[in-house]
Amino acid sequence: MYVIGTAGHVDHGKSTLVEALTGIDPDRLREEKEREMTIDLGFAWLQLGDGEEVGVVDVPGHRDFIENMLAGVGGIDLALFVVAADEGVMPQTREHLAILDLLDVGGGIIALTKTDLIDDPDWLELVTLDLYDTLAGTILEDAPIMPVSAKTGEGLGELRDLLWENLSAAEPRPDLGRPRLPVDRVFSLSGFGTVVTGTLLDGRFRIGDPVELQPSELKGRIRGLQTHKTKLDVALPGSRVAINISGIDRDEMRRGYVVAAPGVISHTILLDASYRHLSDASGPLKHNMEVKLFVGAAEVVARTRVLGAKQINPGETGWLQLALSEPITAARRDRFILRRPSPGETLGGGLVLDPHPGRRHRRFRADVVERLETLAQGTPAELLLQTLRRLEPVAKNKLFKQSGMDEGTAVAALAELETENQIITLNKQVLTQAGWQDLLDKLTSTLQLYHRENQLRLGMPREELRSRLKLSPSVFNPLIQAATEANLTVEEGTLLRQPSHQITFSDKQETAVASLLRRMSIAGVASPSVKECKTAVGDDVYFALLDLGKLKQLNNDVVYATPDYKRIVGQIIQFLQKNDEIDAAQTRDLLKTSRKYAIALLEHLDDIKVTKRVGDKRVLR
Ligand SMILES: Nc1nc2c(ncn2[C@@H]2O[C@H](COP(=O)(O)OP(=O)(O)OP(=O)(O)O)[C@@H](O)[C@H]2O)c(=O)[nH]1
Ligand SMILES: [Mg+2]
Repeated sequence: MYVIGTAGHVDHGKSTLVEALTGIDPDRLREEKEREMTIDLGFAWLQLGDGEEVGVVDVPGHRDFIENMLAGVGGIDLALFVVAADEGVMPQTREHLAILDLLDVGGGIIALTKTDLIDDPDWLELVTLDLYDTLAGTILEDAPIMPVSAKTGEGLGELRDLLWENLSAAEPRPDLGRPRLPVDRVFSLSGFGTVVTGTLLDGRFRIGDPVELQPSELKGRIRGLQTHKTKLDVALPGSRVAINISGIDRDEMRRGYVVAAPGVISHTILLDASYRHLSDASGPLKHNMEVKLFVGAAEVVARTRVLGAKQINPGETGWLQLALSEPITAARRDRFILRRPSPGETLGGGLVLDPHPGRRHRRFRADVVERLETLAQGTPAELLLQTLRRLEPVAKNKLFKQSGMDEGTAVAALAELETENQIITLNKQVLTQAGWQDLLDKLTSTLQLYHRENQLRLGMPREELRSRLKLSPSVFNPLIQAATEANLTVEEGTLLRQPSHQITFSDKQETAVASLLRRMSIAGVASPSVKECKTAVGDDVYFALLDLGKLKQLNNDVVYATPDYKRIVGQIIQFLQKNDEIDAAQTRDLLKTSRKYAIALLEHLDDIKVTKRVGDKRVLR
């Protein structure tokens, strides 16, 4: 699941390009149509690669609406950076580039658009050279530049290929089992209730899940989930999601609020952060300055506390504590942007190091700065989690050894991950939440494939599934238990199946089955052999009848229809209860049949531990 975000100067053709790529006009407001410009975020989607659905967030380029742009680019995987070939680099080209750079977006493609307006190849080359200069030293330094025209369609195919190539190479969004969705849009649909949209982070949402709205702490429940207008049961991290929430009124929801699993995230009015001040900022970042903070889809007025330095000069990095005018939610390692409120100017941005520092720090204390330096490099828990991702599932001892930490630190780090629900511990083995979710996904897809290839089998043999997933019983057994509890799998004896799977016979097969079962019930004890049965209905159907419990096979030769089997076994047990023991000849006489069936039945009863053999006789166990 991926999301692309546009960026670039006003009127450079972002929305037109999005429509040309997706068939969806992202400008949905009447005012946007009238003014022929994007004001608020627009949303579209397209299929790339092998049909992978990719969300698109279209942002406004006009500087008056840059704050809407900031609400949109927080969750993107890749920037579609649009530059009009006739105008080239313009002020918001630079400003949007600086923002993408501060947000450290995963990558980008430069669409040099409106090439249909350019006749002079020298001009195109000039614009391209200027672009290279502008991109140098930024996160998009090595981004490919693709000349396109949304009007003629030139280059759009190659642009799609490039987008997919870069997206599919990107790290998928982590699943930390801690779902949160920064809300970027709120609306209501008649008959449907309140809907919020956003890019889902750090976990999955399922229909019926309880949720908590932050910072208000209101509680609700997920009534419906959609991505790109398709209904879902489960939404995955990194996807654009629309959630229909019951229990919270529309008036209570706002852009910038966060919908999360209860207890996953809490609000704050104080943040510790690392910060980079833009080199072309008009002045230094000073202590106690009023700024606007943008994080997730939220925007809030804040005051700076510059730590360990008097101020942060253009082009410099430093440490900040931000004191917010109202509560917001942010997680450690979230990226943020600071702007000057008026006149509006993007100042810089950075990384949230601690969303709950608890108190105001003294400004010039070595221990405060040291702590921030450690946090910037990663806490022991984070480092341990990284090692775990590489090795999982892995035994605790081995993990500790491989982490390179001293035992005490590693044990404490693991305990922290445990209380935060970031890992799953099964006896001695440990997995990350993400690894666990991956296994559940793999389990589901393996079963799905098995059902497709073996439509007449009720389910996949447990052992076959375990060896296909290459898991030890110590991981496999709890996995199946969890999958069964989550209603992802159903156990049928030694078989596992998806809840929706069932065996369906064709009309011809149904007729053959009915005729075989009739024949067997007439035959009684002297039933047709396994081979005859297989010939009558075909091997596949025969095995299906076993799976369905309609037939009971005793050995390579003897098989019964289940009602007959129950009746015959009942007869033998009754005899044993009366007479204490039975031998083959007595069985044969009791059932009025041949030795072959008598022995098959007795051996079978030994096998299933109803009887045991004593000399030539059987007694009840
Ligand atoms: N000739 C030509 N015109 C284009 C092309 N792409 C966009 N335009 C025109 O450029 C103008 C601006 O296009 P938009 O797509 O609205 O630009 P935008 O970047 O979304 O603008 P904002 O969202 O307001 O920042 C419109 O009049 C488009 O018709 C193109 O490839 N060729
Ligand atoms: Mg637009």
